[in-house]
Amino acid sequence: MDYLIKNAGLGDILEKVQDGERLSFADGIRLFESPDLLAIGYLANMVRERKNGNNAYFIYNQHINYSNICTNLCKFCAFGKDSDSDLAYEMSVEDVRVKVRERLSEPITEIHMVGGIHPDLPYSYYTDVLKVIKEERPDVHIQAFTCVEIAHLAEISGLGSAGVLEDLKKAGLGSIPGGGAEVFSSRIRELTCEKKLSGSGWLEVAKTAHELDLHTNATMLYGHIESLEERVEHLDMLRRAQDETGGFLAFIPLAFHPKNTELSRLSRTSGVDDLKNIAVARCFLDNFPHIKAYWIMIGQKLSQIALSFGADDVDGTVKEEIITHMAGAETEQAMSRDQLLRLIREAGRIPIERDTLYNVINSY
Ligand code: V47
Repeated sequence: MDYLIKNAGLGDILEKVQDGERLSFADGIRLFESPDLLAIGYLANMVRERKNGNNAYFIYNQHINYSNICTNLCKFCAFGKDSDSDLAYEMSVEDVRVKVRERLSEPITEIHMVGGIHPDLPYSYYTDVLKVIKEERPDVHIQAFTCVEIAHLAEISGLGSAGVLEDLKKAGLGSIPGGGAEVFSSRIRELTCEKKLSGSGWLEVAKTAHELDLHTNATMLYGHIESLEERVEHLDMLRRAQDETGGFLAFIPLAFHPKNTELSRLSRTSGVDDLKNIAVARCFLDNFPHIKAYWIMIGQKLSQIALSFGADDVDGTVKEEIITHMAGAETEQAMSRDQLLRLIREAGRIPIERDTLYNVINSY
């Protein structure tokens, strides 16, 4: 295999990966540009194995999207709606309680909750929903509100993001999901999501969370109008932030789904590009412990293959996804634990059910 990698012109990158040496910006570009998928996958698999052995993680989680009303209305998003749209919805605090109650018989360990940037919900709504979830499920870990939502709460409360995060933590927040990062480049943000928090704003909120002992995840929405340079720049900014704080748990590349969005003229991502994003991220983000193949976006079959291309995590049961399905995802909206076990075992990995912070709940 080493010979094949040298033949692909990636011998110097192989040496760096073998020596645990950090890849440069130019290396990242070369990996994305290389047509030799197996060579890139081999490199990423070496890094994955070194970091996570033969383990592949999953979680028993539930998604709740409290509202799709959003003032940002990003061009790549099919979920966000104007408040006067027929498709707009908003859950009351009691509606969220009902959503949690519906699944009390299931062994859910994490509730993942995000929503749009709502123009009218009061600050107290956000602390109240956390409290209600904890009332119903005291032991659950709540991973909620992207850095973009936190920045919005900082604005409406006047408390600053540190003040907001302290409040939310007291109300039951356990960690922050990785959404809203999109592509940090200001060119991409101007063209696709001009009203959204800037890339540096997103990173500042994430670093503030880390300082307060709140872990966060990070994502990158790829496969629309971004260049390869902008992808590597995004990864580089994340790697620098992680050097500073060490607070990121996982990186999740998100495959763009065009249906029902303002970018619906674009095609869906290819399997090759999906695997490349996972593999290049695994090679480049040497300080991120985990790379997640989010099966909702790339499908169950490709997630299984991704476990040999750098990913060590497939997210989880999800129960149930709305954001990507509004944009045309054809995957199921949830998976059972048995399905996840089969997916991972067939890929030759050891299924590890984890909690949000990657503590082992069960090794199968
Ligand atoms: O923030 C929006 C993206 C994100 C589309 O932290 C789209 O573990 C594809 O962040 N096609 C929400 N993606 C999902 C997310 C996430 C998912 C799973 C796990 C974690 C984690 C985070 O989805 C949004 C946005 O970046 N998104 N529209 C679309 N059309």
